[in-house]
Amino acid sequence: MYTRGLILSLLPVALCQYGGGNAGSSTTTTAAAAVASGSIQTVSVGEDGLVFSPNTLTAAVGSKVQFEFYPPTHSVAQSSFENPCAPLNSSAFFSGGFTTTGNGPNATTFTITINDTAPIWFYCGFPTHCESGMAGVINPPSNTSQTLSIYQAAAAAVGNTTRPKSVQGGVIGPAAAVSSGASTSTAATATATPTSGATAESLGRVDIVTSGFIAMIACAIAAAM
Ligand SMILES: *[C@@H]1O[C@H](CO)[C@@H](O)[C@H](O)[C@H]1NC(C)=O
Ligand SMILES: *[C@@H]1O[C@H](CO)[C@@H](O)[C@H](O)[C@H]1NC(C)=O
Ligand SMILES: *[C@@H]1O[C@H](CO)[C@@H](O)[C@H](O)[C@H]1NC(C)=O
Ligand SMILES: *[C@@H]1O[C@H](CO)[C@@H](O)[C@H](O)[C@H]1NC(C)=O
Ligand SMILES: *[C@@H]1O[C@H](CO)[C@@H](O)[C@H](O)[C@H]1NC(C)=O
Ligand SMILES: [Cu+2]
Repeated sequence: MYTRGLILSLLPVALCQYGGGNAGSSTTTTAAAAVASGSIQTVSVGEDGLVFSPNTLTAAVGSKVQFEFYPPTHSVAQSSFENPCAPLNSSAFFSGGFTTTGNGPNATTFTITINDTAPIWFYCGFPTHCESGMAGVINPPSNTSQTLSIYQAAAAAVGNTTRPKSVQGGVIGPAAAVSSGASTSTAATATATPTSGATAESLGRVDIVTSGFIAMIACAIAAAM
């Protein structure tokens, strides 16, 4: 059995100096343990400044990672290790931009499913955020030449965040209760029509259609569960 909730190790390390681009010194927050298939882990996007919390996760195949967005404007997108702050390829996941008012988190989340144990590098697609260190990794590689710190240093050197073109690769919908056990998944079982959230940060018409489609998928999943 798993104890309920995620325990984050909050390292008392100095926060990254975002303006200076000295990303090598940034804090790493690591999720406590691998989480079993069917469970959900939550990543806060921008709750603590220009960071994902946690920014390093271990996630089992079949589990989900739910991104919760805080004010003012953030997104999450998938890159490679080699090219930080740019889409992995044309099928890379991208939440679209979330503009959140109030205290957050936004009630609408973006949730990806972990299909394999290959490393997943992710970043915020909002201009300047990635090169300021706003990035993370799921199932980090054992290769010590491929750490998040090295990614962040390379991102600062690139100094350019590329926003993906298409919202895809995840489910946009109401926040699901975070489950730490292996048995139940509460993703997208909520009552109402999932909100098609990703309309801000200057999405074009195609993006809105895409996010509408994702919302339809969320409905279908909810209906099937
Ligand atoms: C994008 O990269 C992933 C991971 O390497 C790969 O599985 C996928 O097929 C690629 N998609 C395209 C369109 O190249
Ligand atoms: C949540 O994000 C969506 C998409 O950006 C936005 O339209 C909505 O206003 C946000 N909700 C709040 C409470 O800010
Ligand atoms: C480790 O990562 C470095 C930098 O990306 C790469 O050049 C090297 O080939 C990797 N080593 C292995 C064994 O994959
Ligand atoms: C930043 O990225 C965009 C999109 O990929 C590209 O067109 C531009 O040339 C890049 N700028 C720099 C300075 O690398
Ligand atoms: C997992 O597979 C599904 C179905 O092919 C795909 O939609 C999704 O983007 C994949 N997840 C990731 C993180 O690539
Ligand atoms: Cu951001």
